[in-house]
Amino acid sequence: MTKEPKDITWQRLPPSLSAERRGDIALLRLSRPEKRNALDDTTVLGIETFVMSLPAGIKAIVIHGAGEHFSAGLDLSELSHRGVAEGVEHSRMWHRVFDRLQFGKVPVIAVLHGAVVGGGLELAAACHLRVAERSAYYALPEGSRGIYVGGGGSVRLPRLIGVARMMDMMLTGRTYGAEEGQNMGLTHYLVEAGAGLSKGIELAERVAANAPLTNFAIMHALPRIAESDPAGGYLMEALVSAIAQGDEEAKSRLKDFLEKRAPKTLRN
Ligand code: 1HE
Repeated sequence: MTKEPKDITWQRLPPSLSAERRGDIALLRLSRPEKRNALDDTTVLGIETFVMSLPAGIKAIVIHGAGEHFSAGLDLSELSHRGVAEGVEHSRMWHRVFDRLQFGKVPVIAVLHGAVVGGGLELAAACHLRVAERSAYYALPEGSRGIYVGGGGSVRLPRLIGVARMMDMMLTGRTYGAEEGQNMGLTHYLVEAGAGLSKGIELAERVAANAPLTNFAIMHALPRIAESDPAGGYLMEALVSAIAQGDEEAKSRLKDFLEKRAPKTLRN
């Protein structure tokens, strides 16, 4: 696979982030290992810049972390001088950025290793697929720090692991290992140490090969349909399904299958 130069728009990213384009995949690396990829405002806003300035032709994103950990969560050093009103504003800023990631243009795959803690876990939860290396572990130490999740964790994490588990993690500081995270449905794939990024890229390439309109529907319609009342959900599904199949891309893909040019659905 050829390595292409960084896109010019990504040069505005802060030093705590680095981006790279590989064909139609964009890689975003949390690059602040000396602070365990703690998420300060500059980094969170940099994630927003990255997703809002994706160059044309990017079809999937892989987010990973430099060093021994994915992310130690919120940069706690920025917290001491924040009042209540600023705290609300700060949390709403994280919500906006993570929403732009989740409901952006293309699917995002998180590659997790080491600490995936607090806001780091909230970031991972906003992604569409999660790959864990065996070193990954998950915790919500907010309880012991005297704070509360603020990056959408109360909304996204219960949908992945349930309110009861999240309550335990927050009340007792319980940490889950990579295998437990995999078994409870927090992650989709579990791989050996050092194999996360290549797995993430492999998945991103598969995702990128889908019809863009189908990926859009999966990202934007599926989670909303799943949360709506069944009658509204069926109607929305019918509309999305009709829109997708009416697209030229669907017609040519179906023709390829019927004329035996398309790959079959095989077991992995
Ligand atoms: C940090 C942070 C941070 C490390 N903010 N500076 N998150 C937490 O409560 C997790 C806090 N961090 C840790 O528990 C540990 O750092 C780790 C288990 C992740 C890694 O341990 P270790 O031994 O590899 O590293 P370290 O020696 O603890 O940290 C290295 C440096 O990173 C050190 O700074 P230095 O200047 O002394 O070298 C640490 O202070 C710094 N560092 N983590 C700031 N989080 C939107 S709301 C979300 C709410 C939350 O995310 S709460 C959870 C916060």
